[in-house]
Amino acid sequence: MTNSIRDIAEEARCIFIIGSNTTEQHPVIGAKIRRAKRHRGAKLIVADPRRIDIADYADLHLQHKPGTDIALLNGLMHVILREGWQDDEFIRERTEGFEELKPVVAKYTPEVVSEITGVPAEDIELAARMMAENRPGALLYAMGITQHTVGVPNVMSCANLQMLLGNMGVPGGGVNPLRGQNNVQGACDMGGLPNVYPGYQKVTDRAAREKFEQAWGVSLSDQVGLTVTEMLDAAERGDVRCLYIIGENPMTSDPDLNHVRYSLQNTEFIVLQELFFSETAQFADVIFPAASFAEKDGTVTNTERRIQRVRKAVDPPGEAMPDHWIIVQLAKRMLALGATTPDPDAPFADWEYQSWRDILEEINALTPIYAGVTAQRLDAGEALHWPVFGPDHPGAPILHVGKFTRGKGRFVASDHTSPAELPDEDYPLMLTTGRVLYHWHGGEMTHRAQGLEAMYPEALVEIHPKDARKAGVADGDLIKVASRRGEIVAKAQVTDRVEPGLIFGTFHFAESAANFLTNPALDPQAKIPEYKVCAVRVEKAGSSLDERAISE
Ligand SMILES: Nc1nc2c(c(=O)[nH]1)N[C@H]1C(S)=C(S)[C@@H](COP(=O)(O)OP(=O)(O)OC[C@H]3O[C@@H](n4cnc5c(=O)[nH]c(N)nc54)[C@H](O)[C@@H]3O)O[C@H]1N2
Ligand SMILES: Nc1nc2c(c(=O)[nH]1)N[C@H]1C(S)=C(S)[C@@H](COP(=O)(O)OP(=O)(O)OC[C@H]3O[C@@H](n4cnc5c(=O)[nH]c(N)nc54)[C@H](O)[C@@H]3O)O[C@H]1N2
Ligand SMILES: [Mo]
Repeated sequence: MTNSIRDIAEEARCIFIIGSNTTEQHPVIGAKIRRAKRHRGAKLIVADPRRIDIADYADLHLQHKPGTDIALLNGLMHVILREGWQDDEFIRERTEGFEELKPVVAKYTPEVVSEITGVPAEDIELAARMMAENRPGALLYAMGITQHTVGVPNVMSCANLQMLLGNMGVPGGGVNPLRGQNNVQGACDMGGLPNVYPGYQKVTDRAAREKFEQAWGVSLSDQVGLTVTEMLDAAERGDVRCLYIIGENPMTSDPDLNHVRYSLQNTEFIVLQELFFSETAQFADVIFPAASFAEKDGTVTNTERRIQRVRKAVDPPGEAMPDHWIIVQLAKRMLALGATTPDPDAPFADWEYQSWRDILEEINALTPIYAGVTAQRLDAGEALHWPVFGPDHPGAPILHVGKFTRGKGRFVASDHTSPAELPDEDYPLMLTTGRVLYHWHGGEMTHRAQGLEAMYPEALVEIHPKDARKAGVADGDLIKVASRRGEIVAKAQVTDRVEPGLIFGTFHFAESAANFLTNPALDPQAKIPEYKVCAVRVEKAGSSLDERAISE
């Protein structure tokens, strides 16, 4: 997030949520937004193809078709420019590329956009006016924006809108991706990406590479690695022969599971580090039992770039150990085998960490944005949002104040492009996928919680009454959902939360995970799969084959 949860909740006069089921997936932030609306009259606009819970609190719900976000955002900008509501001073002083944006946005009249998105033209006009009249405004997005073959242009279009309104670098504004996993921000910050070292220092940047070579006493590659989705394809081809999987369950969470299964079967050697014997565990040659968040000390970095101290509450069961301990043991065995021989004089070559503090000291030394995130300051209870450039630096709850990190904010205009797979005669419905409040991804953790299981015990697929009637399906019936890649059986939840032509499923239940259906088409830049759109057909389950599938 460019901004903090607090300044958005307390100072945004308009909150625009696009592609985030905020009250179900980020309940704390969702509750604060509801309060901002109720107690201080902040305007709330929700753009989501489903009538999600927070849409019921909104001043305006734009229920656009999945995969039409660029058109919708361009339409909002069209109206803003047509009416002269843009922040000219901000555009002049702080941005570049505005002249190139104009002709693109000019094509997206409310009528054109209405045709593409299904949103009434009046609502597009109304939303643009609400945003213009209520500044500063914060834009919040999540997977509804990113999980598309146009994930990157979607995000850029969000940034275009906020720059046009001058909503950047101010309290109550910003472009705010709500991060998912408790420490996904921290994992990225620490270089858990194929192209960067900790602190987003590029592997292709010679100076950065040399710094880490000197610190660790080894020579390092200048090649960008593979993303998760690319690794499985490489495994299938035999280009990757070994996978070390830490806290990830690709056999429920990756797209096109029949293909994932094939790739995992084709991998010579798989090491899995897990809390539980997950769906992926059946493919593992070795399983390392890992300690959970409550069983270890350290930090996580949350969605607002705030580094939070995590304190061990209970001992891990059995032989389970913290992930970092396991990795260190493995590294030491590899060193003993002579895999590489680090320069013994390098400051961080010995893999000796007594506690999380030792690890944090290395981070402080090598990662400028975390330089001042010391154990001492965290233990003293300071709220530190990176970048924290030194022990006296206060951190930055709001980014791009006065100046963008890259200098000028760049408008990059995009045109609407259709998703990789759209409904057709054979597969007439569109499937979008995501989560519900009660479960967490493949459910390895939440299916073990009795209360949650009691609330939500089986896979449900949301389907509009019209489509249900067409398929001869009643609420609670078992249905078979098929795509070009696979099929599942799940219970129909007949509801007008979705529009006709759209169904919604989750990947919370292994045997009926929507990922047997999803399309592995990737955004060419971010390599994120198009989880949010594919084509399917639905029929009532009932053939003998289906009954066998269910009883298994
Ligand atoms: N209870 C619970 N909470 C979670 C998680 C969980 O599994 N369970 N997972 C966590 C993680 S890792 C993440 S990443 C977040 C995800 O949080 P979210 O992204 O909020 O959750 P999703 O359900 O994936 O999708 C969000 C919304 O996108 C909408 N959508 C679908 N297609 C489109 C589209 O084309 N455009 C737009 N604008 N919207 C679309 C869906 O209707 C849905 O309401 O949640 C986190 N929080
Ligand atoms: N169809 C569809 N698919 C999706 C998505 C979607 O919206 N639609 N969303 C995608 C997104 S945003 C995400 S983040 C992924 C999530 O996908 P995954 O990351 O695969 O799912 P999780 O269940 O969060 O985590 C995997 C495992 O980590 C284990 N674990 C938990 N804590 C620890 C720990 O401290 N150490 C270790 N070693 N293991 C631990 C859990 O037991 C769990 O089995 O799914 C993606 N897949
Ligand atoms: Mo996520």
